[in-house]
Parts: sequence; structure tokens; C-alpha cells
Amino acid sequence: MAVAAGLALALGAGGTAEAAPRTTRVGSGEYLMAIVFEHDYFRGAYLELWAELCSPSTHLQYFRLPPSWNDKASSIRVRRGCDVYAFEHSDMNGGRLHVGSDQAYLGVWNDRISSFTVQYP
Ligand SMILES: [Ca+2]
Repeated sequence: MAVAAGLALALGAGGTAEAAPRTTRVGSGEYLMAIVFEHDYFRGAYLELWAELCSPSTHLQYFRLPPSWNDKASSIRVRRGCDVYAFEHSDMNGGRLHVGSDQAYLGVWNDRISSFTVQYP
């Protein structure tokens, strides 16, 4: 699982005890699909999105961000091989952004994301 290892490494110093109180994860499943960061360039608190592996037989997987993360995301790392979409509002409402690769800064989407989906391309 080279990708998973890469994501774990990306957490780096963020995985220390000092950062732990604000670190949370959402979703169930065995695969780390994306990591949302509070600040740009993968800095600050982070939130892990866990899901089942994307495959032709899996359905769309939905993530509603916890209230403390609503409109906070500024950068995102994504697992390759899945399509990750960010939404302006909860329940996949509002504008939609396809996150096709790591985004060090979300531009006009900065601090605007409220939910995500992960699905097979
Ligand atoms: Ca932010």
C-alpha cells in the first residue's frame, strides 16, 4: 500500500501528541482516502476520511464534515485511484469540486467545503 504509506508519512509531525486533540477521522473502512488540512500547504489540524477501497462494485461513499470542520479546509491530499469530490454544503449540495490530485491551496474553495464523496472513477 504505497499510497497509504505516503499519506501516513504526509502526516509527519502532525501526528504528535500535541496535535492530537484536534485530530479526528470520519468514515469507516480500511482505506485512508483523503486528508483535509486546516491550513494551506498541508498544515494545521487535519481530518482523515476513511472508506472502503474504490472499485467498480462499490457505491459512492459520502462524508459529512464534523461541525468543527465546516468551512475550514484549506488543502487536501487524496488517494490516487478514487475520485474525490468536495461540496460547498452538506448532503452534496451547492457547488462541487473534483479533487483529482493533492491541492496545496484550494483557492476560491478555501474555507468553503462542507461535505465529500469518494467514488470509483
Ligand atoms: Ca482553513
